[in-house]
Amino acid sequence: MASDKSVYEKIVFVTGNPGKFTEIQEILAAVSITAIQNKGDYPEIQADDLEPIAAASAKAAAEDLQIPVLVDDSGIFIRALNGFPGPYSRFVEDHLGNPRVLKLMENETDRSACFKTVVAFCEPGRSPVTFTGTVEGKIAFEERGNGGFGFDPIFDYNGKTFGELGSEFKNTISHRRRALDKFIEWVKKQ
Ligand code: ITT
Repeated sequence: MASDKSVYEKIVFVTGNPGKFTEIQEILAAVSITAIQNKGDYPEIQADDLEPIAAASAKAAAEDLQIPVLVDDSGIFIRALNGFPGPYSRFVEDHLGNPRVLKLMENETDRSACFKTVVAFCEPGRSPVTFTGTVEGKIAFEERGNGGFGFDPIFDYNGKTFGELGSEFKNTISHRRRALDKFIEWVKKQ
């Protein structure tokens, strides 16, 4: 891996999702890493898990841009729906939205769900490295709260949704925070 530590002081984060970027930027700023957004839209491979998707996206972006990059592939996995939407979360958010997800869950008593983030870092000419974080919660019965983005208003964490808790609290315990903590630990060892 790179011996030049400055590679990790400013990192280009490839995402078109402003909610994700804001969270990543805040989490990394706390450890003096500056995240710079690149909105490049790279085709995502299809897979049942987020790890290979994040790794392939990071590799494609690093080779295209010829700079080290970070990407984040995330999803919500609902137990009563056998893990759906998981890697298809973006499609579900765009085409169904939270109200239709709640409708699918209408008669389900097992409300358990987890959010998962895989952060992948890749330098041109090298293999990507991935870091995974999860957080357990429940699917609420209705949307609550205006904070966060995406599925946050329907993800209940100990009685309040991520939408109600807001990003400052979310960033202390979220799937994304947990994945980035692993990335930060790895950076310290480089
Ligand atoms: P990029 O690939 O450009 O980064 P995306 O929005 O397509 O952006 P993902 O595929 O990782 O990103 O996200 C899957 C879906 O899950 C998408 O609809 C997100 O809005 C949603 N999502 C991701 N992280 C979330 C979080 O922390 N809270 C709520 N929803 C989230």
